Amino acid sequence: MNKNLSEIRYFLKRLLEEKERPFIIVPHEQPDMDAYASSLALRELLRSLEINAYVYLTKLPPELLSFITHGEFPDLQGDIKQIGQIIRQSLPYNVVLIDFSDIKRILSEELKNIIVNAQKVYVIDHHRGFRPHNLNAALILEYPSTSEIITDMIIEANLAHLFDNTLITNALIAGILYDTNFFYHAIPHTFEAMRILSKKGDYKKVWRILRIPEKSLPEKIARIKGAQRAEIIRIDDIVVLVTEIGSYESSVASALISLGADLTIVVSEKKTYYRVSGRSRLDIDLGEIFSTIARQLGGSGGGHKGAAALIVSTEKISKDKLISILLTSIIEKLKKRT
Ligand SMILES: [Mn+2]
Repeated sequence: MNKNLSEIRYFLKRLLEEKERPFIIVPHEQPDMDAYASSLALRELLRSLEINAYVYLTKLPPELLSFITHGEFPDLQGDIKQIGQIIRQSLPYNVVLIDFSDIKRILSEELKNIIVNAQKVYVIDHHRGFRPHNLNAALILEYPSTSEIITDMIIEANLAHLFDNTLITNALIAGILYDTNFFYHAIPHTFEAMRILSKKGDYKKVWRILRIPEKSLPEKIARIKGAQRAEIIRIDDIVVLVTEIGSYESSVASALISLGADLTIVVSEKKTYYRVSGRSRLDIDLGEIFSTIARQLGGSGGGHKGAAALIVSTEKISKDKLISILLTSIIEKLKKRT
């Protein structure tokens, strides 16, 4: 038998030994589509096996929230109440960590306590490398997504009828599309899972929700105005776009990158401060540049290599001067690069 399938069967058997206690399913913090989909589908799988299961899903990142809203998926907030009751009544429970396996990734003290105080801790994950200790059972398969593992589990548990529930199927499709970056990281198994899921789910609908997130009218207009007003600055063969907008500056900055810019600076002048959003696909650290300038001007700023933001008081500097300082600093870094 396929090695993965025998691991899945063994893991299912271990879970079924624990029927009498409820399961709390814990995705990582800042859960993504794959973590959400696998949590939801595992909950339904366990419930079909007559095991009480609840998902611990608190703060929803905007991207996931938008997906849940547009796809009419459950936000699972009823589960949080149930989990609260289990904890308050000091009832014994088990925990399944899903789509991650390193407890150190959890920052919330409350959630850490929930994990530490579980009778048994299980893991279902697809990330390589880290193999957790002190667990009762772990199912770690090197698939591109946890959603594929759960798809296999549903089939192995003889619960394929769960795929008739389009919420489960569509969620799993979304998890796979998201984690494989629309099949870029797919392996043959991904297509096997998708073959089954796409029979019952609405592949096109999920694709649309993920690919073309619905934007509000003001945001759409801001993105278009931002592009109309953009000034093109060429530095050798690098294209920098600088623009101004009333709001939605980070959305505008991303939009300009997708138009083809290598780096974008979007300035929004508020009553007492400027908010600057930057995006870059160059090999320089935009977060570092922004935080240095923020320090110099007594503002706040920083971010990542490719995405950064900055807030500076309008009393400190004029808008044109601020843009020129940013550009100078970016050009300096670009020169150092070569
Ligand atoms: Mn994942």
